[in-house]
Amino acid sequence: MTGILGELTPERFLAEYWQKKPLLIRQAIPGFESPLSAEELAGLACEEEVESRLVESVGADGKPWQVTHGPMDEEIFARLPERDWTLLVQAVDHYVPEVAELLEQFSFIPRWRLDDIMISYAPPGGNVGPHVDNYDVFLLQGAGQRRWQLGGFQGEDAAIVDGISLRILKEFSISNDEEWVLEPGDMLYLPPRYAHHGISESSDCMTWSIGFRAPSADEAVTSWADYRGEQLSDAVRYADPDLGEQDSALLDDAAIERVRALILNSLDDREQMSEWFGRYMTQTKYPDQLIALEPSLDLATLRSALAEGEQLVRGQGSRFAYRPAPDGDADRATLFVDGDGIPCSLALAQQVAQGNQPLPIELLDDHGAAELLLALTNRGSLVLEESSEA
Ligand SMILES: [Mn+2]
Repeated sequence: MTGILGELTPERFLAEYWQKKPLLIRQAIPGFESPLSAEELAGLACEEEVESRLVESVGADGKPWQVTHGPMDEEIFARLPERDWTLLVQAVDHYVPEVAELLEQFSFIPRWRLDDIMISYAPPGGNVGPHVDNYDVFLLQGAGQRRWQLGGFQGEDAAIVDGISLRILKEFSISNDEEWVLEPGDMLYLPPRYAHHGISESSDCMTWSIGFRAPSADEAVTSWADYRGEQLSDAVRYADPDLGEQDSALLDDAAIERVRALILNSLDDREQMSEWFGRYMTQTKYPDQLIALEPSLDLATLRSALAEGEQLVRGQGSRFAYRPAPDGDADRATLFVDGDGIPCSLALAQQVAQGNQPLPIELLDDHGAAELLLALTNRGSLVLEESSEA
């Protein structure tokens, strides 16, 4: 059986394509049928908590490239023309379990690198203009046909059309004959900053964008400095016991060296950096949607719910990762959940963080594990639900 990469092994995909060059995979999912209809997608876009956008090539006011942010309503959909618009809905995997199931196919890339599955719907001509993204993306054709044109890697300085709220490339030309019409089940992988332009060619065009996250240097430095800063003593300061006599207004090289050493020595802590990075990369996309149980459960209630056939699953917007403790503590780990880090046994961290199966009820036999699962359930990262087999 071949996986979502067709004939390609994950190993070869990672070595030759990931972050390097585009790849078209015909029938990545043979005979794919979207579990979600265009009407259901439109319904999601009307929900208060769902992030969505509508992009019209020509807006109701006659101006080019009009963007409307959700939540949408029936009036908006009713006024739309028969072509040349696109509805984009973010994080559909958070709301539709059948969509989230697709993510299992991408387990050759760390889950904490994943951002979400955005799904777009467009009638003929619908597109969002030629553009680049800063992230890797797999574009799976969910229904209908979309024509994709690729325009090669773009530098940071690629010119953008002025005066509109979309980032559209001023110049775009198709590179290396990279132009294809994708049918349902076909998939296109694009590395970051590879120019692309996708135009709907049917009245039922739905495209699934499996997008990844990677912090910018700006975001990483800011967040890490913030985290590390809270651990640093006020007493560790700029110091100059080597001060020599000098011009009283001069900021000399020695001063710059001293402050540079202060900053770099304070920041370069590998162990704390891993504690920060796990927290950072498991932050949820929509923190407001992580809702603590009110009132909270106690352990006895959790136990009896599980005994009665309910199961404990990972929350749909929740993010998990783990990291074994550094040398010398072989059976310990940090479990990262939704922006937090919890020390626990390595075996428990792996069981909670890995995969998508319900958590085994036997975990509750261990007191420490039971307390941890209870805490995660009460904060909303784990969810009790009716067993699907019941
Ligand atoms: Mn894109």
